[in-house]
Amino acid sequence: MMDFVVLTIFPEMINPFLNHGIVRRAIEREIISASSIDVRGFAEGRHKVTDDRPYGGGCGMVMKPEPLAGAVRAAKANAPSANAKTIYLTPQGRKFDQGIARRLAQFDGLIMICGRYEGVDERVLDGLVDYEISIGDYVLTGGELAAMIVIDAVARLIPGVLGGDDSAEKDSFEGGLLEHAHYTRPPVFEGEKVPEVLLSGNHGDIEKWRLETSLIRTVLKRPDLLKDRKLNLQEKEILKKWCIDIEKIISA
Ligand code: 4FN
Repeated sequence: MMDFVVLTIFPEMINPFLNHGIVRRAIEREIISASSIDVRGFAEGRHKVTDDRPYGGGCGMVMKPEPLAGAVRAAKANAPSANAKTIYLTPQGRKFDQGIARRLAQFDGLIMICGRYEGVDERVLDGLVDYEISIGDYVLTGGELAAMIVIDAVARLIPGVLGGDDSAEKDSFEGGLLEHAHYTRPPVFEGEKVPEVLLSGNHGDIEKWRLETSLIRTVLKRPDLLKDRKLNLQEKEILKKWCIDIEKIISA
């Protein structure tokens, strides 16, 4: 069973996320477990201080090493499995993507460390962290949102977390393409009709149309996604047909 543990000085950011929607349902069904650990609980003294001024001077504060190390060790001691990995969410980490999400979903436990202030004392990270992961290149105020993004993406890949109807394998993106266009009732919205093929009841035509919109969208909006993905014969045929249609327009 997958066990997510988030180490943070702001557990009140994480707990509502764990108590809603698909993550909550998966916890209730005992498919995953998830919890936060308040790093402040491992701080010394009456004031439970978790940060201090940086050696060498400069602005901002640094997370003290002892409370974090205490929290990581407590999380590891509690971990039901030896196959748990410790992840530090940091802009210096490997860029998180669906491939990493799939790999992380194979472990039995993920212990996630969230930084605050200017970052964490370098010495904590050395012995205790297995992987460094970044959710992208922008400045954040803390690692908590990053941890929630990783939990969201990984949890839904664990068998049984999603209902049968919206299983992860069916996702267009699991096939490396963007999703096809979606429509629901009413049949006409502000003068715009639903594409006729979707009302035709012809499931072969519908599947073909969906693959076509999915492919064309990916070419137009995210051609980078096609860089590390091979096209199958049907997909090549669809794109060739588009080429021919465009050539017709050019020569007209
Ligand atoms: N961010 C950059 C360069 C220098 C600093 C930051 C930055 C939160 C503790 C880290 C940020 C982005 C993606 C965690 C950013 C992530 C964080 C993440 C994060 C407070 C120190 C900090 C990338 C723009 C060049 C603040 C960029 N994924 N420092 O954001 O924790 O996981």
